[in-house]
Amino acid sequence: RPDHTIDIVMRTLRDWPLPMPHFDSDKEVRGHVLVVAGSREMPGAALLAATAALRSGAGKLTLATAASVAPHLGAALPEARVIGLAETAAGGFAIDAARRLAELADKVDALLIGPGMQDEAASAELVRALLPRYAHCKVILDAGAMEVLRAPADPPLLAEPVDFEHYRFAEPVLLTPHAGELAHLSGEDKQAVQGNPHEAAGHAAERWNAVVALKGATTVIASPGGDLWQHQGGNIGLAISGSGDALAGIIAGLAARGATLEQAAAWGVALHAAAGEQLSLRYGVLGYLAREISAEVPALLRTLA
Ligand code: NPW
Ligand code: AMP
Ligand code: MG
Repeated sequence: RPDHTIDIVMRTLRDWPLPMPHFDSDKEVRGHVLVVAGSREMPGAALLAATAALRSGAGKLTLATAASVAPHLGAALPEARVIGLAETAAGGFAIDAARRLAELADKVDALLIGPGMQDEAASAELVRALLPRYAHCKVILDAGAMEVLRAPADPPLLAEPVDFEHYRFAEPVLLTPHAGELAHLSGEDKQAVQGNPHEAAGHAAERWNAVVALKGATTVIASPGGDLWQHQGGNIGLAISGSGDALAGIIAGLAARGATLEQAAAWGVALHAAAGEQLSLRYGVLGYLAREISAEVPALLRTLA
């Protein structure tokens, strides 16, 4: 059973507060988020995640995305610096991207990789190359970036052989799978994950040395040290394309502001659900859009902080 519930966290927010910036501080203090996301077929995921990072209060945003869509995303999100990365034939990021992104590492507080990324093998290789460079940062792996936990395509693209059976992150990162994704990564079936989400998330967290936010109508967050939180809230309207991309961005913004990965995950899940509740009052439970989720966050943060 979980040790904590996010309801408790929400009630005792002052015991677990986000660092609040001074009124006379500048944008550097609220942190710089690097979002590595999107592809020719899924540019929208990058836009949703990057917008959400700003809506949860991060000070600076850099978006690294597929070169073919970068100028469009720059126009859609004028607040971001947008870097276009060379693409593989399958629409992923070419490994050259690792060198380009490693150059930014010293300037970044939180790194989100994965929403809308194509080409599983290229994604795995890019993440593996970047992790050592971003060891000092809060790292959130969502969607395609979690492929780093699976064996590479045949023939292997990696210079170094990797023991996937016993793979562990050197520094804990945050993983944000839904049940299907966790099943795909761990080799279990989806029913087994859904049937016992506390055990599935807890086992994954320990096995991989990661904070794991296993998403669903109930979301379970497990830390590598064995803590568990669960959150039940929001509504079925959150089960829509792009919803998880917005959540990942909210979490990345909170992490850049100084929250730990556990705290950012718990706050992010609670804020995402509360945003769904607000939107359901305005539009109805079904039919609000993922792009509307993150705009609810600033007002929710004001009521909580
Ligand atoms: P497969 O292919 O089913 O075998 P979903 P999603 C696996 C982006 N989006 N049992 C599944 O395996 C997201 O950011 C972009 C076992 C797949 O490998 C992601 O990059 C949008 N495995 C991408 O789309 C808006 C199962 O889990 C993986 C399973 C996919 O995101 C929408 C991913 O799962 C979207 O957010 C099962 N029962 N179910 C945009 N606007 O650009 C799933 N898997 O469910 O295919 O992918 O969450 O929709
Ligand atoms: P993704 O599948 O990555 O797009 O993420 C979907 C998001 O919506 C996650 O944050 C889930 O927790 C949330 N979600 C999905 N279904 C429900 C539901 N029935 N009630 C509340 N939240 C949900
Ligand atoms: Mg997703």
